Amino acid sequence: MNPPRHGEGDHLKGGGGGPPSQAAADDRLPTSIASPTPPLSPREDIIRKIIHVDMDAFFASVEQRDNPDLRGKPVAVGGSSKRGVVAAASYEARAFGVKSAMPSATATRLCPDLIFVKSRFEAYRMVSRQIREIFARYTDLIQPLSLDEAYLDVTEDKQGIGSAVKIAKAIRAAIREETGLTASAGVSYNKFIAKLASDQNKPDGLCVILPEQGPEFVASLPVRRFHGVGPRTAEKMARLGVHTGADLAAKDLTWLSHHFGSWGEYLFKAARGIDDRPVNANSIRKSIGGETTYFDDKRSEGELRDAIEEIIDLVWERIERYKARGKTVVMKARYSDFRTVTRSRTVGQYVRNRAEFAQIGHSLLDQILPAEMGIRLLGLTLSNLVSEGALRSDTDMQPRFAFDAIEN
Ligand code: DCP
Ligand code: MG
Repeated sequence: MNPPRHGEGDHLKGGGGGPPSQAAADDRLPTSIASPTPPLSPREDIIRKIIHVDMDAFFASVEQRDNPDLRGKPVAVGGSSKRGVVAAASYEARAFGVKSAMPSATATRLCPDLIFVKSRFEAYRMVSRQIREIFARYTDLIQPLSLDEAYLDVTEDKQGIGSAVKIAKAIRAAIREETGLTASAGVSYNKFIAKLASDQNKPDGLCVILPEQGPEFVASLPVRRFHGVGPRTAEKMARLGVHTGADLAAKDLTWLSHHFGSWGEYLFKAARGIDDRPVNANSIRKSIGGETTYFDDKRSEGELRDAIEEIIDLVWERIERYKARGKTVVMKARYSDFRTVTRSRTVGQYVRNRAEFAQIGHSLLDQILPAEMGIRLLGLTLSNLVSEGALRSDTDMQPRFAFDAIEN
């Protein structure tokens, strides 16, 4: 059975990957490229340059950097106990199939020599500050997605370096020099493709997807690489004969909406390499949450109670990590037919501890019991957060695609 997929931001991991339109050697994401289609509005004749930077095996690499005994060895950050989960796995551990969100017991079975290390968030936050300071040298438009990844809009070219690819190279070099760690980067004309690209040549890789290569690059990828396509959805798509971006692009919007509900529009545009979401700099995070997509739908009360407990653990850990305080808890449930419902409750005082959060979580679950059909996804979010400077928007959890707007 595949492990459940936990989502905080977008994690586009794994997947084989078809032939990449790899242009790492190409030093030009040109300063201006003719729009591939006639401009629909005056804004559409300039193409954005977006870099997505993502540290390699982040927590595990920090541990290996700080403890030479761990270098070259399979390392997992996380608890080794029966209920523990792997947060990060070194690339040596990944060779055995160990990965993030996997139960520690499974990880040990796959890799008996796996070394478990406790997480040290202070150290990760410190590196996170260092890399953000490096990004800020090159652009003011930075959207962090988590401690170890961010989108940068470098269309303006603050330092006059000349190309987005050169900027990406300079950033990777500075990160290596100043933190002793490696980062991978994707350079492209929108966030969706830049993020796919940063994953393409991991670890310590660079991948450039030029505007004219975008649709072909997306077409070559297994659908599993698309944000939001987990094991279950990939399976459903396979049953419908859709395995790659090209298969998806062959379907029209009506067909996609029929099979995937409101999500059809996202898939329609993503399959064509379209994403006009701007890099959302300096946004204050308004909510913090997490969700899990299940390999097998959950329907009985017992299964759903266990499932919500796991999400309570997952999300409460994040709430503590970010020291977030909020009064509204939202539960999201997605049925097997992809219908999504939300239930929320607002309390008079900030949710103070796990027990309170858990009690609210269960009371929200009560509202949809007995479940009218199997549930494929459950999530909890704490919202109406009091703003703390360090918290950022998680609007990327809800990808919203529209036709490519191009701006300078
Ligand atoms: N993380 C976590 N739980 C998850 C996924 C990730 O605690 N389910 C943490 C540990 C990771 C860090 O977030 O080190 C960054 O997540 P990434 O998805 O970027 O994964 P890594 O940086 O570990 O590896 P990669 O090289 O694939 O980016
Ligand atoms: Mg990473």
